[in-house]
Formats: sequence, C-alpha cells, structure tokens
Amino acid sequence: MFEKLKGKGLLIHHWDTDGICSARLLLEQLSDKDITNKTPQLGNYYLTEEELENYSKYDFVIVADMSLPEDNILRLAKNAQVMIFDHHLGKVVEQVFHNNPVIKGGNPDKYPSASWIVNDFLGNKINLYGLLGIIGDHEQKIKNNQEFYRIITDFCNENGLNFDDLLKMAYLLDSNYKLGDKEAVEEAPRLLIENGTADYILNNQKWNDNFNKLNQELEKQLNMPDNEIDGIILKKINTSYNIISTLTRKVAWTSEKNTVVINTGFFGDRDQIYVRSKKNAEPLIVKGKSLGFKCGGKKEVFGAIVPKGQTDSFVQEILEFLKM
Ligand SMILES: [Mn+2]
Repeated sequence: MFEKLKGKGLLIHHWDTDGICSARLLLEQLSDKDITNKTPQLGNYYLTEEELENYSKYDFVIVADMSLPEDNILRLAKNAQVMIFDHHLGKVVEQVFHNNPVIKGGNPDKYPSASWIVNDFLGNKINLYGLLGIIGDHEQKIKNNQEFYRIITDFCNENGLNFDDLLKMAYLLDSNYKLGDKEAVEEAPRLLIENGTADYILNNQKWNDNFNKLNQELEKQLNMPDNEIDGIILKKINTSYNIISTLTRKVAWTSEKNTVVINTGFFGDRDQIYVRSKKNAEPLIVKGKSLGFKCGGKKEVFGAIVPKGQTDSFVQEILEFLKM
C-alpha cells in the first residue's frame, strides 16, 4: 500500500497517545523506507513557516492524527506525495490522499481514533496500539460506545490487562507532551517498536516520573476557583504545562456541564482556549477560523490559540454559542 512512496519520507504526527500510536504503527510498516518522524511545535495545530521550509525537502509526507490547515498541506504537496490519516473534523483536501472517514460522512463513533483508522488501513489484527489511541482520545467515555468497549474488553481479557492498565498507559504516553518534551514525543514511536509491550510502557521510569509531576499540577489547577455563568463552567488557569485538554475533560466530565478553560501560561503572546460542549462544536471551528485563529476540534471539543488581546471577546462569543 506504500509501494509508490519513493525517496526520503517524513511522518508528522500529533503529540498525544493517538498520534504516537498511529506513528508507531505506520513506522513499523514503513521500516524499509528512509523516514523520520516529527511532531509540530507542541500546542500548534499547524506548521510554522520554519517547519514548512524544513519539510520541503522530503519526497513523501505522511500526516497522522492531525488536521493541519489546508494551505500547510498544499505547501507540503508542492514537493512531496502527501498522505493523511485522521479523524478530526475539517474539510477534505482533494489534492492528496486523505483517509479521514469522519469528514467523508462517516459516523465518528465508528472511527474513534486515528490509530484505529491506520491499523485498519494497514490490515493489521487488533493490537495494543490500535486500541491505545482510542483510550487516549476518549478515556472512560469509550465505555459508552458499545461496539468499541466490547472490542477493548475482549482484547484486555485475551491479554491479561484491564481497562485501567490501558488508561494508565495512555496517561504515561501523554506525559511527554504535557511536560513540553517534544524530543521525547518524537522518540516514543520507535521506542514502542523496539520494546512494544504493555509492561514496558507501564514500567517506564521517566514516563512515571512525568506522570507524578503532572498529577500534582493538575490537582493544584483543579483546586483553583472557577466561575459558572448560565450553566457553563468558565475556568482560567496559568500553567506552563500543556494540560488544558486533560483539565477541561476532568471539569466537564465531573460537572456534566459545558466547560470553557483558558490557559494564559503556555504561550507568551497567545492564550489557549479549550471547550467541551454538549452540542456539536463545529460552528465554533468555523467561527474561530473566520476570525483568523488557529483552531480545530471534534464533535464535542473545540480548541483555539488566540492572541491575548482577543481572548475576552472570543470567549464571550463562545459563551453565547453554548447558551443558544
Ligand atoms: Mn486522535
């Protein structure tokens, strides 16, 4: 399926568990090719000018678990053959191989992770990596998806694991990006090819140390007061750790309310905004893009990076959308 790819290759993948597992599966399949893997600057759902320049020297580029802006993809496609494997919302890039069933009308519940899509494309049997991406993206919520919870439970039973083991593995893999360690993210897929067992992941000392540090910071931020406006939780945090998505999940899933979190501490000039919505968040993506912000999301989540001066007014628009 990758016979046509010639020359030097680059794999660009999301920094989270799903991205790392998708990369692990792809790199294993592409082991006979000359290919390196990179994740974007942590927190950026796009490539910088410098990255685009550096990545113009490759003959083929594979993008996994990231909905990069269309103009980024078209820039890469000028010099390279491009393939995308993804499950985020967005629009089809017609000029390249774009394997994203969700934007082609597929039911997101049937494609819960990029790792699942990749594993299926590769024709592999169900395995730890195909499933870990799902666990990373959905955590406990996947228990509401009957079809996939059954698949996960069967896999656990056959392999002497339980759901909490998988969850812990996803937290350990995610610990690298949350601490801002880009190199560790990029190293992880190959480590998982070389030492690919559940025990290896669960016992990795560095990842466990990261995990403990992050838990302390999460606790601290969760204990900070938050506001509730018209049934929407609004929480402002200031942390240099990339824990906004985790924190938003925790707040939203505990409160069962629409949740908006703003982190003023990750970028110097911009704020991170993260939303968990009870209704389809797609209009927020459209709105954010029309305002020129870097943003993206899935059915129930929305994330944006907004220049500090524009945060308050955009948050106001988000609150109004959630209220409607
Ligand atoms: Mn994903």
